[in-house]
Amino acid sequence: DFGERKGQAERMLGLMDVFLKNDPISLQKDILHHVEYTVARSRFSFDDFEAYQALAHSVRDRLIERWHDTLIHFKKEDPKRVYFLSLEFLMGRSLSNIVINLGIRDQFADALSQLGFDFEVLAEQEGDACLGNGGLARLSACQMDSLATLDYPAVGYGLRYQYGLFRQVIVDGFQHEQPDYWLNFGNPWEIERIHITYPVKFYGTVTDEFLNGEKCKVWVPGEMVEAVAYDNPIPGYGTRNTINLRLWAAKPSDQHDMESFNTGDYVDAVVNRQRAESISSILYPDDRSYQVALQLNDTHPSLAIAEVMRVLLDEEHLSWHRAWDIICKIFSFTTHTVSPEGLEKIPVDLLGNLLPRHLQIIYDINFNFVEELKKMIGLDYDRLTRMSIVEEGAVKNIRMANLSVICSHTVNGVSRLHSELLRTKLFKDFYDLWPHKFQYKTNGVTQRRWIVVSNPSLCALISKWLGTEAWIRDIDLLIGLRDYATNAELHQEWKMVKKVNKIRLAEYIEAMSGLKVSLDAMFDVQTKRIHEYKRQLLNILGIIHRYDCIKNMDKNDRKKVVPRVCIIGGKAAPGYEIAKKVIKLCHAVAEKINNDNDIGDLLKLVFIPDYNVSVAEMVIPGADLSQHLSTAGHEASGTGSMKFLMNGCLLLATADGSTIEMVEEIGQDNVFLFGAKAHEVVALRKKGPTLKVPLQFSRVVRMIRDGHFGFEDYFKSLCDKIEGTSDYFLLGADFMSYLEAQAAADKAFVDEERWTKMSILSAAGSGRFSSDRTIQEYAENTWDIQPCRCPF
Ligand code: 73E
Repeated sequence: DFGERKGQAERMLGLMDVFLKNDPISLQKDILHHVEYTVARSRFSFDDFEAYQALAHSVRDRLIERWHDTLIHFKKEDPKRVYFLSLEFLMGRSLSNIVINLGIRDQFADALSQLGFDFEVLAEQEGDACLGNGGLARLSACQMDSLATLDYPAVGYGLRYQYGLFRQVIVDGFQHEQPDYWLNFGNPWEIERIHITYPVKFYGTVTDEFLNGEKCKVWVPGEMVEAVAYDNPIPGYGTRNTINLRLWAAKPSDQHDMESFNTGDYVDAVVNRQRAESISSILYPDDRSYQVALQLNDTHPSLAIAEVMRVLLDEEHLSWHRAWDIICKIFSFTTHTVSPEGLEKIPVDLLGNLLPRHLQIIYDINFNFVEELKKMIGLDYDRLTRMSIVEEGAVKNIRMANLSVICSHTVNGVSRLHSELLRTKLFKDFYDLWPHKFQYKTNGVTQRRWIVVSNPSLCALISKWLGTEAWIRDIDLLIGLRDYATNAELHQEWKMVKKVNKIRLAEYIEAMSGLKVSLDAMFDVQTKRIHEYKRQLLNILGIIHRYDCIKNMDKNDRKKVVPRVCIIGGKAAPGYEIAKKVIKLCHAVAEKINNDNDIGDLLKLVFIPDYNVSVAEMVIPGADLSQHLSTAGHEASGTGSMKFLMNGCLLLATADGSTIEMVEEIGQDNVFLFGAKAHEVVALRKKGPTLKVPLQFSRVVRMIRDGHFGFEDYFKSLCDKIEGTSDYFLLGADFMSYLEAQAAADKAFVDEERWTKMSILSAAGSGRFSSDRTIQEYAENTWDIQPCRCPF
């Protein structure tokens, strides 16, 4: 039986812990050592934050050992590596994730409790690393976890921003942005590599010079900064493998270096000598070529193409032909965008000024491409113009997406629907030319972070019922829960787990806003960046409609109302006025409803401020229902929904992005689907003024316009945006269908047995949405890399 086997395994591990110095006494010694010598506090007097710092350093020591072992192993085996380039990584907190992946969480928790500290309390001392905006950035973080866990030889590359994404503060219901000083309290998880620096050059001119009788381009830059490396080891789960996320910080390069760079004087010579010496200080008996794959996480890092080309041409002096051949073999590109307006462009003037050599190279790539294209398709000028990297017009632009598609061997979308839109719309011209380049990898999220770390009770329950913890590495096993979908005992325990998480969330809501919410109510959550296409406004209009209905009900009908706690959270981009108005509207509506004694527990609305990874870890496990309302065809994938699904939350969603694939996995009966399909959206928009909107919709919009929630002048532009022909995101068209889906959710919720079964089936069917699957597909079909497992 699982309990007995687990006990046996734990006793064995206890012996192992003593051997590895992971037993409580060794850990306590370590922590106290760091209190005294790293944090420099007396070991007889230190507070929670200092205890956290000492704890983090003790964990970090163990992490570094594994990381070194991995690096040595990779060096010895020399497998093909993937370099994952992304300008955003949303790591959140690290401590819990790291100790769980290292398999030493409980040991540390024991050691700390004997010292009088609670592990969870200390874990909350850590600030979030918010080096990204939303889905794309968190996806990169999940994928790093999977790359490490699946033993792939990978390195992540990104930027170490001094300030992360702004902190959202709400004042009188309005969003205010404050700087995120995430480094102010130190960051124990990074290792500064002061000796690993690269000059990054800007501006200046390109001249033709002769080298060994051959003409070559020389770029004389006007300015230079230094990039300093910061290494962030990322441990895998159930493996010794620990990979690196290398983030670069820009440091001003002092004038002296600059001159030596330009003139090649004495100091320059010494520095270069030293560098040369370090290369030759260790003998690496290896003459094989070092193979890599370079993955572009959207177009944001796509200047890397021109930079690699520049290094190959100007520094390695390869021929154009040879350099181009390499480029086409190493780069792969994933786009996360659905709309043509979302595709990144850089004005030619700007690029020419900032990076003159790179612009030249891009022009050369384009010239060759267009010549080839003419041979293939003839003089079809419309098509040639569309496919060119250079966009002609009043302002000339470089189309970074065209550059990325042309230079990559593979172009990936992030869900099946998204890739279809890429092939038929966004990149149709390119698809017609190179159908073989186009693939898709439906996104995924890591179950280590989104179940094991954030929902320990569910984690224990799943392991108990599956009789194994193996699902933490092998998510397909989750499907085994289906066998117990109607088991009364599991139902009891499943509901208990949800309750524990709802209590945690309710306590957070009360601490934050003073609002007491009923645990019997359905916790209905929509948390994601605020954007018109994500339609938080549809949710708010639905809430107003619900409020209005309850107000007009008699006592008897009110008894049938399913109580709801509606939770909305997310940041609006600082300059995105409409999105900021949505936040204010949410607060204005909440103010009215929550203070209406006539409504009581039947309806509450809460806005959770500063939604980030650690807030998500608490909100998601506590949700009964989660909403994903994007107008079909606008969300490339969506990854929040995957986290909710894994946590047994029911989805209320449109048929958009990866939701379509989720429905296939868990069955239509277990999701509340609504709204127009992607292929219907264009036709609906064309209907424009003739499109009928339901009376209910006009009524709720009128309530806002009439000042039911105050601020009617401020909300006017918001209302104008969704009425008549300007309702681009089709809130009016989808409204009835939305209300029907909500009614279906209410009906299911009162039938506890049915709801619990749906919840179990949601989690059981979430396996396909693990980033482990996504990464495996990338490794096999795009990067062509093999696992390289470090021996224990
Ligand atoms: O649908 C999401 C997707 O799940 C998409 O909007 C998002 O990427 C997620 C992961 O694939 C995304 N973010 C960005 N583009 N798409 C983006 C664009 C510019 C700056 C930062 C992020």
